[in-house]
Amino acid sequence: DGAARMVAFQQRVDAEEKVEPKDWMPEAYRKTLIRQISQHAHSEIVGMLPEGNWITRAPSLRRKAILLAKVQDEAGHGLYLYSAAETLGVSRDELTEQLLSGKAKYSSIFNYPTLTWADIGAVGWLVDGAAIMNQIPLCRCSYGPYARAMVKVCKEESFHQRQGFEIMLSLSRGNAEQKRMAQDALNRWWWPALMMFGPSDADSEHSAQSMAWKIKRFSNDELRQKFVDASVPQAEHLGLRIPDDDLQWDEEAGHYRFGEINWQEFFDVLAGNGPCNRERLNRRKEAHANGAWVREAARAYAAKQAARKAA
Ligand code: FAQ
Repeated sequence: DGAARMVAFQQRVDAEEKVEPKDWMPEAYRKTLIRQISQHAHSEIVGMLPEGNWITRAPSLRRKAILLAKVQDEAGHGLYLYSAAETLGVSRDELTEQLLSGKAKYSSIFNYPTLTWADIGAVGWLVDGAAIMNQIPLCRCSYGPYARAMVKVCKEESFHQRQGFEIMLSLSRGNAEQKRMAQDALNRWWWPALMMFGPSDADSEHSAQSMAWKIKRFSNDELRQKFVDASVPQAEHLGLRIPDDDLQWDEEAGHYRFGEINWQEFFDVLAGNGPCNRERLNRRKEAHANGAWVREAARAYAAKQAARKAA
């Protein structure tokens, strides 16, 4: 009976039918989605920190207003995603606990520092650019609530990517110092952006099953390649150099070939030893502790309302 259900489930997925919260689903499918969606949500929330760092120091009122709006968008993405995860029967408290205890991951990219204003350009251009490349196919994910959340998220991310590129364009057309800042930011963000797509296909433990369930539509390496192919002409347009001596156009394949990723660095960051891992988690812990009074007040209010109703 269990086997027949599994077969029927796979047939529905193969027929491109969306799986909805109240439908039967294999436990492993539910677990995979909770893992991926919650880690995605945590990434949006932790991802506010490196950019939030520059809100008070944006170079003009216009830049500040744009950056504020962008960081607020990321908070909204986190909230949609936590809600999508909750439809799978996990509570928000549990998810927060998993982040704060270090049990749940968040994207490696947010463990790097934003050292200059140009980093805000590079993050928008490359980090949001990589995020869209990964998320557009998630709009067709087999799990309905995740797929639908991704549609709006992708629209906002593509605006974010353009605002980042526009900062890079202004800097690269500016004076020598501004151009140097833009190049320096590209040098520091390029390789970590490529790592966002995850381990190589050979080392990706979850890919095969997630592709079969149509949670993932492309492999980590396929998306990474699409990102490189899209980004090289953009760097050329900016007049900046991608920091990779092995980067070259392969006419026959119709793709850019690129150098070896430093996987040791990637795994170190995942293990909690990147440049800002401790700082990022400490900031989240601090924010959670500072919000304790709000949760207590909400609980006290709910108890009072319940007591009044009972009376
Ligand atoms: N960082 O077997 P796979 C954003 C983990 S965009 C950290 O390949 P899977 C927007 C992976 O979780 C960033 N961990 O795993 C924004 C697994 O560990 P686990 C967020 C990583 O799931 C922009 C293990 O390695 N986007 O926030 C990373 O099939 C600007 C084995 O890997 C998403 O989360 C990594 N880079 O594929 C916000 C997109 N890569 O869970 C603010 C949704 C892998 O067993 C500012 N997620 N790991 O402990 C996905 O598409 C997938 O989960 C992948 C990984 C592709 C990330």
